[in-house]
Amino acid sequence: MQAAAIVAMVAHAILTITPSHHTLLHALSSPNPSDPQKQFSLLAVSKKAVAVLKGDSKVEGVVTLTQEDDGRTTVNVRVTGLTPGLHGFHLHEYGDTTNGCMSTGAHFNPNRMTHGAPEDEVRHVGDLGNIVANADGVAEATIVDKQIPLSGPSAVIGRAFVVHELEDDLGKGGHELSLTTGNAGGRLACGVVGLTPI
Ligand SMILES: [Cu+2]
Ligand SMILES: [Zn+2]
Repeated sequence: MQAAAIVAMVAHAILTITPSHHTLLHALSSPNPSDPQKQFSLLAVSKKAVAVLKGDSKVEGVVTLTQEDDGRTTVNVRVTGLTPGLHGFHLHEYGDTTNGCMSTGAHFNPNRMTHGAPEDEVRHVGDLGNIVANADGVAEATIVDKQIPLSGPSAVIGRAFVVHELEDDLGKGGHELSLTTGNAGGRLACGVVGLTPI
């Protein structure tokens, strides 16, 4: 087969699996254009997203998400302005902030489970546990999770991260809200997840 035809085939395949032009350019600039096997082996479909958290208080932050192929998603969190201690941190269903963080809906829960800890079998997809603020009110965390992909039917793009006033009891607090919200209190800041360049 002609090299040009192979490149066209590869380009078509890439375009059908990812919206990333970065990946396409990466493949086309492969040092071995005559070897299609090599070209495919070089492909790592990276996706990256970001959410800027704001609210009605001084609490604010940035959340970045990265995912390679269909692997786990790495979530890097930095939130400032918190009271020291634990604060519930979730992905909520909607990227709608028309009424501030209240309109982001409930915890993202496509599998219709009850609230839990990130490591539990039974949990909302959006249950990412707690982040911990230090004495200066700064919380930094790296969360790796397999249930929050950046593409596909349960993608997190267009939904929102919310950081809460109180500790998330991870479904085990015995409060009437434990199995829905972890009794994590008010919504201090939130941000809609959007795609960002790799
Ligand atoms: Cu929440
Ligand atoms: Zn939940």
